[in-house]
Amino acid sequence: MKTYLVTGGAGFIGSNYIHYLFQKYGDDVYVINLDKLTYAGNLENLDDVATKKNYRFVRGDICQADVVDPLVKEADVVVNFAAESHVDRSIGAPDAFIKTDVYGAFILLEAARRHGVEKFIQISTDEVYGSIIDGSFKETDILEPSSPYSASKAGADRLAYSYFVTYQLPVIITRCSNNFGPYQYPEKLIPLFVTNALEDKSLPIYGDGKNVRDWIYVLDHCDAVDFLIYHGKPGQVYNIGGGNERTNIEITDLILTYLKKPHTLKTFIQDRLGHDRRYSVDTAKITALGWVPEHKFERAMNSTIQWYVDNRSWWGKLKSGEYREFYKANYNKEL
Ligand code: NAD
Ligand code: TDX
Repeated sequence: MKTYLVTGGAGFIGSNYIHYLFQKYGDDVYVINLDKLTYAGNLENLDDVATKKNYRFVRGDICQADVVDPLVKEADVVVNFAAESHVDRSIGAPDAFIKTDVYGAFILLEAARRHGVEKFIQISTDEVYGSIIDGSFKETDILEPSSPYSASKAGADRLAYSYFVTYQLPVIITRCSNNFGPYQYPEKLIPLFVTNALEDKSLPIYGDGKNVRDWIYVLDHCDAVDFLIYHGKPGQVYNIGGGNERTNIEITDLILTYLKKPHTLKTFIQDRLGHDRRYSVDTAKITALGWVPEHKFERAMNSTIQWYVDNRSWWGKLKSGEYREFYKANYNKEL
């Protein structure tokens, strides 16, 4: 039985990953979830696993060595999801991005170097490459991140690599494209637009709306990460993608059509600063190992939109600001 230290496990992808692990391994896994519970961390995402004997939640900051050290010591595998993750926030206030995404990764890597681990997975992102108009980025292409968020992620990505080269730490770096699915904080494109549409609010499209993202269902990302723990080669970078490139306008139309809401809700607003035009990754390297995404885009999108329809109480609190009070009452903790 392996012990996984999952950082950022109360966030969108991390909580889906913890669900994925219990679904796949049942009682034959031990999961420690280390999460600071920033605005993006939500223990409600994990209500169904909270009392499991083979699960433990630790509220803490990956930047704090004394918190991180004993947990890494206990772990066979570290999967570092913890990060400040929203590009728009990084434009307004980059500080926390540099701290968590770069320094936090450093603290985790140092602990892993001290104690040794079987695998250290650094969750990076396709955004580290920057924008591409034609073709797709390979793992060997240069990194040209455009936002403080992606630059921080690129810093951690290369720092992790340096721990493989210098200290032979068995690091694997993943660069995944845009995820969608349940439990995504409603500031990101898809949950923001679905929930705005449900509230008959306008959908704010940046610029001309023709920016392209490659969308992957979150459980396919989780599956790829776990696949790489067992089949990936230490010191290597792996792109992960869904192969579903869509413009933001296409995504918006799909949401409005599914929800039977008027397309007049689309509102074009001022562009994001430094807005990357297109992301696209070449996934031949992970495909050659035998991994492919399972979920079909249209079906997974429809079920995701329906999840937000069915779980209004989950996102309603986050959008209303009553969340802090709710959280304190239910979890007896301040956010
Ligand atoms: P998220 O913002 O939903 O979750 C981040 C989690 O990290 C939250 O639970 C938060 O409380 C926690 N956290 C933040 N700072 C912390 C700290 N200092 N110590 C401990 N925990 C802390 O993010 P997400 O969308 O789930 O992304 C997870 C990871 O995947 C990030 O590293 C992100 O860069 C990467 N990624 C995301 C996507 C995407 O489309 N969302 C795509 C590729 C890569
Ligand atoms: O209100 C909006 N209007 C809009 O037009 C928002 C929030 C977004 N957008 C556009 C910007 C992007 O072109 O939609 C696209 C997607 O935006 P986000 O959901 O903010 O995602 P993105 O900036 O592409 O970054 C995401 O994918 C890579 C994640 O947030 C990152 O954590 C991940 O690394």
